[in-house]
Amino acid sequence: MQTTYKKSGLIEKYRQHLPVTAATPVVTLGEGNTPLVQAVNIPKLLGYPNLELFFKLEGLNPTGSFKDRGMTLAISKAVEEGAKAVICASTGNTSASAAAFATKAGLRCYVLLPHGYVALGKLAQAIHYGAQIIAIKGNFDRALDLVRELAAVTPVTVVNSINPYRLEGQKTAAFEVVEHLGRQPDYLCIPVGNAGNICAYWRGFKLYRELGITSDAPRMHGFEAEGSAAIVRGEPIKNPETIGTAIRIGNPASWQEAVQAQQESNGKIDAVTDDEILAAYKMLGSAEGIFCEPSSAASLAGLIKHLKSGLIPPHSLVTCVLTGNGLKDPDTAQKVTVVDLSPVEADLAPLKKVMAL
Ligand code: AN7
Repeated sequence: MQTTYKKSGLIEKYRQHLPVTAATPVVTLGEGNTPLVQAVNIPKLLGYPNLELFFKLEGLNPTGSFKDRGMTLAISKAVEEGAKAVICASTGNTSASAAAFATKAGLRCYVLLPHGYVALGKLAQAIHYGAQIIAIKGNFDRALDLVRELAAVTPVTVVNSINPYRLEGQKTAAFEVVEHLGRQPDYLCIPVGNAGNICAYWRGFKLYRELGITSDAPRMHGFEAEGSAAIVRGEPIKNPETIGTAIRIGNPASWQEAVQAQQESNGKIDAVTDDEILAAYKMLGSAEGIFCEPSSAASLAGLIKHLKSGLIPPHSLVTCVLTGNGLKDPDTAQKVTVVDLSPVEADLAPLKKVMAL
């Protein structure tokens, strides 16, 4: 017997805004439709009680990051176009997402990772979904160069954000923000690594404005990590560094389009320090019950910086994109908050003593 059910995933939901046809084989893991959650404590904690602050929890996508939005489309189109294998360079999340969707589609998946700089959870995912993992003695930028060179001479489809379908899929996050709020936010704060996601959101917001769904579009405020802030400095960075390994990128692929998004939206691409990133990361956990990965907290760190400098007025409606799940990087979580985990005797009296009851 044939079962009918409501199809999940963002391609079904936003089909009319995406480059698909009835013939496109949809490869989905139920991505998209992530929560937009209002901050209740942080505005007061920061001394801006009139700030309306929302977090877009992209870590609740099926592989735990926003990459799934682009990957459902990139892999669906790869299947439609007859690909047999896909490849990506990755700081971790792209590889996890590519591996999952490729596996579902029956494609081979190769991932090139910067050796020693991929968070544990992301590596575990790529292994678990069955990708062929190659760790290189080089950083992400070198890995992406190699992927481009390989793709020119071998029949593999690149699923990094230089694949045009990636950003088209990712722009759906902007649609969701508008649908949740019932309007566009005044400001969108977002981490910037390879600079694809900021462009994708801008495309989405621009399209909704063009269609008359919103009256305006938000200002785009993107944040690189200070040790990897190529766009802010205006030149590629040879040896990028940051605690946010996801955005440890020194030569962003979508550089020009990101600068254009900044200009067109009257926004600002800026840098935040690792200390600012970690302070925001901890605040999200301790004040809002949100566990994102360190790179994601660059959006809140940047918002705080721009509130303090006056660039973002204190009564604004702001959405911070939290791009990846905190569970991806258990090492950093354990490092930044030191707790005593030595065991106590399993009896009531010692327990009461430890609990100060
Ligand atoms: C959690 O996975 O580049 O500016 O190879 O994983 O669109 O690159 C990840 C990027 C922000 C930056 N937050 O987004 C990769 C990769 C998280 C990320 C970014 C990434 P882009």
